Amino acid sequence: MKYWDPKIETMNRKEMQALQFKRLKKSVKTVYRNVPFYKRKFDEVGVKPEDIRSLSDVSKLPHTLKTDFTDNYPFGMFSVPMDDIIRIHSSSGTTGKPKVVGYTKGDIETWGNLLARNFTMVGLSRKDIFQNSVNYGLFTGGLGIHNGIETLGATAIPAGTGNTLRQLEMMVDFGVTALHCTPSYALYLAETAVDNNLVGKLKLKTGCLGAEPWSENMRKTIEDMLEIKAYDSYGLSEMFGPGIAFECPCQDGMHIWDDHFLVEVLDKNGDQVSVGEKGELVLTSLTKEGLINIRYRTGDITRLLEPECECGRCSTRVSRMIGRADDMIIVRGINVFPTQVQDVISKIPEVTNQFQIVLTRNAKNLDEMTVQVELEKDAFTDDLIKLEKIQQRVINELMNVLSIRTGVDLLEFGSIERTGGKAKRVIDNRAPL
Ligand code: ADP
Ligand code: K
Ligand code: ZN
Repeated sequence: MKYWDPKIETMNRKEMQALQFKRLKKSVKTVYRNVPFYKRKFDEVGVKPEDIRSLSDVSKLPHTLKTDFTDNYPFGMFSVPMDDIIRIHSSSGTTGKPKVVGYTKGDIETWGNLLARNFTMVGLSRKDIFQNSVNYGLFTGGLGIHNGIETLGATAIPAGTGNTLRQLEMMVDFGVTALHCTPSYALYLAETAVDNNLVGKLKLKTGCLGAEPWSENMRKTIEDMLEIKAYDSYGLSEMFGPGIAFECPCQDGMHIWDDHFLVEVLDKNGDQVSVGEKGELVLTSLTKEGLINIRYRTGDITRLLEPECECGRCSTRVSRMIGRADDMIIVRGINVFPTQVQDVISKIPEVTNQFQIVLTRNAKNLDEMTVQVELEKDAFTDDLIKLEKIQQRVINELMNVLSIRTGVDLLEFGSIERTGGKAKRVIDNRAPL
């Protein structure tokens, strides 16, 4: 089976827009009636639900921000009474206070189907044995993905994180064919599998990797080491969790399902970018019940792509996430995304894909940026001249891409902590000016 929802996945633009409009009106009406926060915001700009007379009228509506979640912590953004909320999750808190989200029975079902649609898109079915190697607490990637696997009808293995060798043994013993985890953890699993000669014993064919930014080169490394296909999976707690945008077998950008989300990619002035351009992903939920989001600014930076895809699906498409606006660091006035550093080092064979950026301020109050990278095991040597050469190469290539001079520390293989969660890439030790 190629499609989970053939009718929706290949629906023509006009029909889809009619469906979106119907759902948008309903969502807007509901938040205006049920959520005091939205009523206040709409009233402030003088817009009423009746003013939404076409899909493009969405631009009349105010944006919702991450801070609106913290200001209305914990349940103030919910659009139904607590009686109807059957589950709570929260964001990982990578940036700031966690955002609390709630789901109705219908939401859990919708989310499960959304994930099953994405899993089907990458060729998974009820025949697969699917290991979920992320934390099963409040993080949406645990129970969320689990529900998706069960909705698809594949066999779910709730492995959680930690004990990596044991996880690999389980994968061998159970004949695991599909894996969900963060790309950084997939890389660690791959390293451990290679070290223990387990790759040949694995039946793994598909990795659904997400929850943090990763690069094309990192994908190639993971695919080569584990002999699998690895697909980018994007999501955020505020919009259900994982499954919001997902790669198809073309591995060239992600599909976002228009029947569930109204997608905008906005430039700095708040205008929709044209195809190929970069902007912030802004989403309006169309089918959510417990927590409806109107023009939510995700903070994630992406590029808008042509909707036509070789796989035959007609949804809106975006590129992999370039980074998040609040991940961007400013070093001596220059904007740096950790993903740029990842891109650079992943092309240098002597160092691993693991890295950390350490920011300090020197005696003259200028920013200093040091990138700590790890030597690959087989690149290790006592020859200082060889090491210096590697170091210089990393410095030069970072300089080419970032346009600033960075320090580079070469660390021994394994020095940078591998976690099952999101990797911590930036350590900012700069004292406030
Ligand atoms: P937090 O913002 O606290 O990390 P979540 O756990 O809800 O909260 O994570 C959602 C965020 O994770 C997204 O907004 C995005 O920045 C990042 N993210 C998720 N999936 C991907 C992906 N495939 N590529 C890049 N970033 C991702
Ligand atoms: K309840
Ligand atoms: Zn496609």
